[in-house]
Amino acid sequence: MAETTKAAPAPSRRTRGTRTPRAKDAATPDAPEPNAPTPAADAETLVGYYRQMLLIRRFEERAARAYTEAKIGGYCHLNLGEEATVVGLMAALRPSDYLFTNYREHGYALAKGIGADRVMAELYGRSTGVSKGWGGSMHLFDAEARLLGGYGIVGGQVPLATGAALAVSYKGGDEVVMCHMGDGTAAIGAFHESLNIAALWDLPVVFVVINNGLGMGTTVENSAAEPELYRRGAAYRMESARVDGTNVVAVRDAARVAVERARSQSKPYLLETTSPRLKGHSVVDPARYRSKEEKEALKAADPLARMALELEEAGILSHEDRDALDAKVMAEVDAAAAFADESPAPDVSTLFDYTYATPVPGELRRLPADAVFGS
Ligand SMILES: Cc1ncc(C[n+]2csc(CCOP(=O)(O)OP(=O)(O)O)c2C)c(N)n1
Ligand SMILES: [Mg+2]
Repeated sequence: MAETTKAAPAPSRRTRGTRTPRAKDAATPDAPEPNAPTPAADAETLVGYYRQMLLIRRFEERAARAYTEAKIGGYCHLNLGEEATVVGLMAALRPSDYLFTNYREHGYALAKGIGADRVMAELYGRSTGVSKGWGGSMHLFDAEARLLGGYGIVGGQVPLATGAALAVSYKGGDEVVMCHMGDGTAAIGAFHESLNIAALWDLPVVFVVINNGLGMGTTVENSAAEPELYRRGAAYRMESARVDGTNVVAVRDAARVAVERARSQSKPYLLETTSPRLKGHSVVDPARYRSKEEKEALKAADPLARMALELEEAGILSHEDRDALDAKVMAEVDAAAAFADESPAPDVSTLFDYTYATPVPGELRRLPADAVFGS
């Protein structure tokens, strides 16, 4: 039998001495003021961000339509209202950085560079989808793009992301792990356990709480004793900040600070973004718990409309340019939907190919339509 030599593990960033010693006075500093003035970015960059935001908006609207046409099954949660947050956060990452998100993740997959066709095909449950059609809307996964899911269990991604950051740290890499979650998720036990261990072990992970003010129909004020969620970092001496999630450049710059701290100092960070959820919790939720006035006020908070106006006023993107861009984006989304429609469903014989659990002796692994007893 060939002898196997186990390579010594690469020195972790801890042993390489790049970490600063744990300072006893490293309590959370004051967060920057929400709604700080928009930092500068050149015109081309801004138009690029706008295009990505528009793609997410049109993709999500198309997904909602496809859901009502019964082309998409299961649950379907949209990023409508979070476009600036999504694009700003992804602009702060390198392609080699890892991303964990929750079930509201179509936009993140698009902004991480995965084609709209493969994302839409996954929503349709087709074999050409990012998860080969077995994941669906809530379980987008693409190891090559370093999108490590898409999780339907509230907070399920948070300990996993912390573990991924431990792996990066152990191997001595310089990748950063970013982990998104909603405001409701900041109340669960695993959130606190993960932040504690990440701070204790100096893990290169950026936790991002996407605060849309609601966990399904429950407001943050009604469910959180400390509704300024970024302040929870203080309990773990973790640097933290809150940023206006409707401002793409402000989000990018706040995320860059967080990512840089994780990358060069191997310190975790807690970033909170605030943005509206423009529609219901999922496609099937009519959001009757919201008043008429509240629904009306949402229009003024729309990050896409806000950016369109800003770009027009700055002379960067005229109304006509915007319409032309919209037409191109719509064509891309139409093509993605057509690709999904024409793609085959996965073969049923592959149903168990990607299951994670170790086979149990004597367990019956039946496929749909197999006989319950006998062969
Ligand atoms: C462990 C667990 N409990 C409950 C649910 C049902 N559930 C799905 S989404 C959700 C609300 C989460 O709210 P938030 O974290 O704010 O994220 P958002 O949907 O607003 O993006 C709940 C309770 C679940 N999926 N998993
Ligand atoms: Mg929420």
